[in-house]
Amino acid sequence: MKMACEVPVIDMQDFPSQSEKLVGACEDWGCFRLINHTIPATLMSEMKSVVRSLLDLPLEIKQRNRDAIAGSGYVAPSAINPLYEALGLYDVGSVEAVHAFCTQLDASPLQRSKSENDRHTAEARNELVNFRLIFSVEELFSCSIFSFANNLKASNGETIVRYSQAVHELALDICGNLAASMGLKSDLFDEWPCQLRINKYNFTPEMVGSPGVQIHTDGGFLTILQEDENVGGLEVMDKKSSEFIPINPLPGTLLVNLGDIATAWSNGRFYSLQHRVQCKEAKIRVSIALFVLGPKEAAVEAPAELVDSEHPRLYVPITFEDYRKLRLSTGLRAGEALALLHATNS
Ligand SMILES: O=C(O)CCC(=O)C(=O)O
Repeated sequence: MKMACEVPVIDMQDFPSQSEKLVGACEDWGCFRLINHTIPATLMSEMKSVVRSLLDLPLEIKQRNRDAIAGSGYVAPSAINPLYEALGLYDVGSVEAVHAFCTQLDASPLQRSKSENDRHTAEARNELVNFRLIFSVEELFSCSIFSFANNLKASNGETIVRYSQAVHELALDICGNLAASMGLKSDLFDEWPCQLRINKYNFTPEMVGSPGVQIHTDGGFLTILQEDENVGGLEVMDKKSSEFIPINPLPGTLLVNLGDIATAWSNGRFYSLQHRVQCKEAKIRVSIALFVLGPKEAAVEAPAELVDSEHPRLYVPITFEDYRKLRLSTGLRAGEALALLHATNS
């Protein structure tokens, strides 16, 4: 049995001291475990419960989560990944996009302050007391279930809003630290759109040993993953040995990995991590991924500071959208599409 992998650990509260280690992790591993980050543990576990309830919604509601860009909405189980389904939120930095996502899934947060919320709860309680004089027990029960369900939906929405803000801010901080660690301006990535994806794996006994998600790299710049804290299965390719190594979840921490756009942007310095999810046990597995994609319209190209006579420009500039289409049309999802961008090919 292969040993679980010890990826570099980056302490988010220890910058700039961790700068060199961060760049080394991006070059040698294409991933790192993030500790002392800014997403509260309570919010992480609340979001996990919300994710479970969203993915348990009836199919016709999940299908309302349509693509904003190709592949950003609901992903149904397919022939290639029959155990996997996902919901997606493109542009997590946009308040409107987050609210639209909540509305699609019947989880709109109430637009109320805490004192208003408390007042509404007290009023609802009084109403129930008065109703008791008029309605039967069954009627009362269905009425309170109804308001309970509505409050639950609203509180799901509030969790989604808070989590989206927190993970987006964290993404900007990580990217800012990375840019500063390379001697570049820390706001370079501030306008790059980010996509949230919530994943569910319906692992069944007969699937143990088979893939839950096939080998792939992420197409964008960087991914922040909140793993399932109980069910493992994530495996990453070790750059040195080219072997897949299991990653054990570590509750409270996050796993960050780099994608193809990071390799292109860094002029080949950063390693785009090949990874997959294996079914290890017959349980439901849930994870949350935040993808920093690429610039909205501009082409991705290595900053001049990363190019010189010893490090000539390796890749032709390309927009994130064109690169995404290239991966789709060629079916090259495990980093091979980068070879098609080699400057020598043009
Ligand atoms: O669920 C996981 O642990 C990994 C998910 C993943 O590989 C992805 O969303 O690209």
